[in-house]
Order: sequence, then structure tokens, then C-alpha cells
Amino acid sequence: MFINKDARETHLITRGNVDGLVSAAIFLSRYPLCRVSFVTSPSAASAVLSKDRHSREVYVVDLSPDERLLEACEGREATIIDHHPCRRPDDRRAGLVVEEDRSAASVLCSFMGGGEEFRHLLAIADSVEYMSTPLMEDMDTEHGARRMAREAKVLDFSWRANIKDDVFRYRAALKLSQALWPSEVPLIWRRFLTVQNERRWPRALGMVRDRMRVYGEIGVLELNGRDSLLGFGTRALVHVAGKKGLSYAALMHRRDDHTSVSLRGLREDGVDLGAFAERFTLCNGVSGGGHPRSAGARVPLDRERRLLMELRELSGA
Ligand SMILES: [Mn+2]
Repeated sequence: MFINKDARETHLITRGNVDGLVSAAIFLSRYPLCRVSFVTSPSAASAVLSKDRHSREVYVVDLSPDERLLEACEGREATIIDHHPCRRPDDRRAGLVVEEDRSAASVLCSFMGGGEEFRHLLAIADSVEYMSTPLMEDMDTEHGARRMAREAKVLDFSWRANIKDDVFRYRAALKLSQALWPSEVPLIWRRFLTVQNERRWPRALGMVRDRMRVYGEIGVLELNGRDSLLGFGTRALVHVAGKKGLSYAALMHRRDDHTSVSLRGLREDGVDLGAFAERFTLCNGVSGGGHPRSAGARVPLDRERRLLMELRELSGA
């Protein structure tokens, strides 16, 4: 089959993690010729959307509708499907489908209808998003909790082998659109084995243990430029901060002209980090937002300290 760019009148924009991969798989099962873009933030999604002049319909999945993203949707046939708390439920610039408490992939699947054959993958997406859903319980009963955890790990490790590789993501999602298990897809299995054999997860944990500093209730890890945690960034930091009994984790990654901050809340009753990131970046630039317990921000280099100070004050530690 010849896939011509002009035939791709439907465009999916989603994240490159497990939730995004499962979303893409479900979407591709319905629209096998669609164009798929993987991004890491709502601002990256709005940039991709602004450049796309040819798609008739655009679906933006797993990205919270901030002002820039809604602006980019204006005048387009755009639908945002998400599971981050939505502060603009009445905005008319895009169709908004937002449900919390389960993965974006699950929200997408019920929006599209059908998708019975994807229940195992949806339960995997729910679990990797730290949710706890009735579907996860059903799948644990049907397939065994160990198998479910194992398959979630296979898919979650696989994309981390090379976090920049969107061609892998697309191919993996296309295979998963046949409702296979992650371990049944050789492409995914091989990447998983690479990450596993190189012991990247335990090595990433070791790096975090060496470098994390504790600021009040926040475990802070600073990375510079090309530093990496072998693909496990925030996940490894959250793990170590959790073991130390801390309430928040903050990964501060310094790039050329700004710092990307990932914030995670490790307590149920902590500060609403999505609201905090949005409010902080309104006054201190560039962009930010997210879930109560998982948020991101881009801030100018000289605002890093201030962000940590304000979070510490809010947390009362
Ligand atoms: Mn998600």
C-alpha cells in the first residue's frame, strides 16, 4: 500500500510514553493511515499543530489543554482527549473530552467506542499512570497480576531504550493496534531486553541515590544538557524519593536557555502540582501545568530556585 502524506487526513498528537503508545495503538486500529506525532508537552503539541496545514481532523490525546494549545486548535476540527484536570471545560476552540481517574488511552477508547480487544493494553496504561481502576482488577483476575505487571514493564522499558526514537514508537503502536501483548511484538521485546540486559533501571536508581539532594519535603535532582538517567528520568527519582519518605520529587533539567522541571507528588493530600506549575509559570514564564500529582514546567534558568522555594513554602515544610 502506498501511503501518501495527503491521504493522512487524520492526525493524532500524543505523548511518547506507555499511555501515548497505547492511545496511538487504539487510534491506529481505527485510522490505519493516520499521521501520528509524539510530543512531550502541551507546548510541543501546539507547535506541531500549528505547523500542520493539511490534516482535516486533529486529535490531541494525553495533553492538558493550556492556553497555547487551545489557541492552536482554534479554527481547526480539533478534539482534545485527556485525563488531566481541566480548568477550561467550556472552551469552544476545541472539542474537549476529559475524564480523570484513568489513563488517557482509556478515555480515548471509550470516546471512540468498542475496543473490547484492547482491554489488556488499557489496563497496562492505567497501571503505568499510577491509577487503580476496575479494569486493572478484571485483567489481573483474567490474566494474573504477575503477567500484567510484566507486560507493563516490557512496554515501559522498551520506549526508554532510545527516548528520541519516534519511528520505533510508530511501529510499535502499529503492531499493538492488532491488540497483541507487548511481549508478542519482537520489536518491543528486543528493546525491552536491551534496557533489561544493560541493567539501566538499577543503574539509574544508583545515579539518583548519589545525586539527589533533599530540600524540605522535596527530593531534587539536577541534570545538565545531555545528562540523562538512561531513559528513566522522573521514574527513577520518584522511586528513590518515595523510599526516603519524601512528599515531592523535582527533576530540574537545565537546557541551553531554560530549565525543564518535572514535578511529582508522592502523597495523596499534597499540593496540587498542576495548579502550582500553571500559576508559577504565569508569573515566571515559559509554560507549565499538569495533574495534581504530576506536572511539568519550563522556566528561565534564573527561576529554578524560586520555584523550589515556593513549592517548599506551599508544602509547609
Ligand atoms: Mn497520561
